[in-house]
Amino acid sequence: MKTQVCIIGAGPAGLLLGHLLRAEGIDCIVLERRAPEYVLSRIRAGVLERITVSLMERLGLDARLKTEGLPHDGFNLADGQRLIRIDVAGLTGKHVVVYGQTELTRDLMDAREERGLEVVYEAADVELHDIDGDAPWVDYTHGGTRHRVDARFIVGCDGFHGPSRKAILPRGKEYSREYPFGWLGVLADVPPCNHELIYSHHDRGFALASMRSATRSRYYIDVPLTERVEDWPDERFWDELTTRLPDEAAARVVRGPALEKSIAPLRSYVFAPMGHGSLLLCGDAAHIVPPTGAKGLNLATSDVHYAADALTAFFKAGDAGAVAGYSARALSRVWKAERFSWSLTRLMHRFPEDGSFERAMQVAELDYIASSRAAQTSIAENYVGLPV
Ligand code: RFL
Ligand code: PHB
Repeated sequence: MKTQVCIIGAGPAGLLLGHLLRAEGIDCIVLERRAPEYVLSRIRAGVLERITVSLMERLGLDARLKTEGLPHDGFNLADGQRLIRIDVAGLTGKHVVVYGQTELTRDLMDAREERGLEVVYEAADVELHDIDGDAPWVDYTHGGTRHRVDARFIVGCDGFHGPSRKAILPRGKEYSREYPFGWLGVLADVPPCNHELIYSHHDRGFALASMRSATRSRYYIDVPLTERVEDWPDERFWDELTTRLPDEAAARVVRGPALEKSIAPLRSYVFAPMGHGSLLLCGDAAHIVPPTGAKGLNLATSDVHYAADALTAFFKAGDAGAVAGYSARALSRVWKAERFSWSLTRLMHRFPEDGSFERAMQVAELDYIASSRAAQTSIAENYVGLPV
């Protein structure tokens, strides 16, 4: 088949881009390796910035987000027993919305038919060809048959392990840092221990109290990369979590069976440039942030915003410069989110190589944040999302 844009990957980035292009009357097709139920079973992000909410609004797909999303005006950093509240709304005039990535993906998936967005699920062995020129093509296997898609552009929204990033690896540079721990996450149908998120630094390690709704909690603790999920039966998880949270919050933790439990390794990664020839990269295909700043999904949506703008300018106004400028525009925001996520990770976790001096530096920084409106404003404006 022939189309204008072939999108690889139907995670939030791929689906959102597909809908934005269809809204402009641009032809596209999305190829996804997994089945829809599998995509929805991945429990990931929970905090949406303004850019993500506004793209859903622009598409008119925000009905559920508006009624079920929880606006949050602030969050907390904890150091031992001390709770430092970052008054995001008071300091920036904006707020974030707690709404699961699964729900956002479901909203985008459910609107496929109505909006005429074609998604091929279970597309196996996707391969990219001729990305250097202006007639790239993709082939894939579906239902036992090999299919070919000819396009003017390919957009790789296929995450860190997909084929798109690999296709341009020799054409750019990787910037990477791996952390010596992962986040062990538990989702449970119990009311959250606090009405706002708590990122907690404790001598035993990091903990995060988050939520999906008034009756569903999401908690994380950091664990060495050598740990496996099987090492953490529910009771052990709840014991460790409540040790690491400030006593007042720990006392309000309601325990329950884990609906999902997984370990996600932490990594900072950028591939630059975020495009080459007729291939653009969006989201995790181009960059990874540690989850500490809640930036991954939101960066994916800001990339998509820039990519949709550039492709619309190309197809509607013949502006090739917009596509050429995509990488620089996107990267300028990506690097700032990388910096924020890295610095919050550094501040809130215990690194195996840290000694008493590094620990004292963390305490001093948290102490400074607690006493400085300027420091709190800086954290708040990064957390709520830098301008697009
Ligand atoms: P996704 O969601 O990984 O989607 C990529 C899609 O591409 C498909 N794919 C392929 N399709 C075709 N052919 C192939 N060969 C393919 N290979 C892969 C995959 O099946 C998949 O459907 O990437 P996308 O769309 O760029 O979205 C990025 C986000 O998913 C990610 O950045 C966030 O989840 C990160 N993240 C968080 N981000 C936030 O903004 N706020 C948060 O609170 C937050 N918390 C988190 C997180 C990520 C976590 N994990 C598990 C890494 C918490 C965790 C624990
Ligand atoms: C989540 O609720 O899954 C979540 C919230 C904030 C983060 C990371 C994950 O920084």
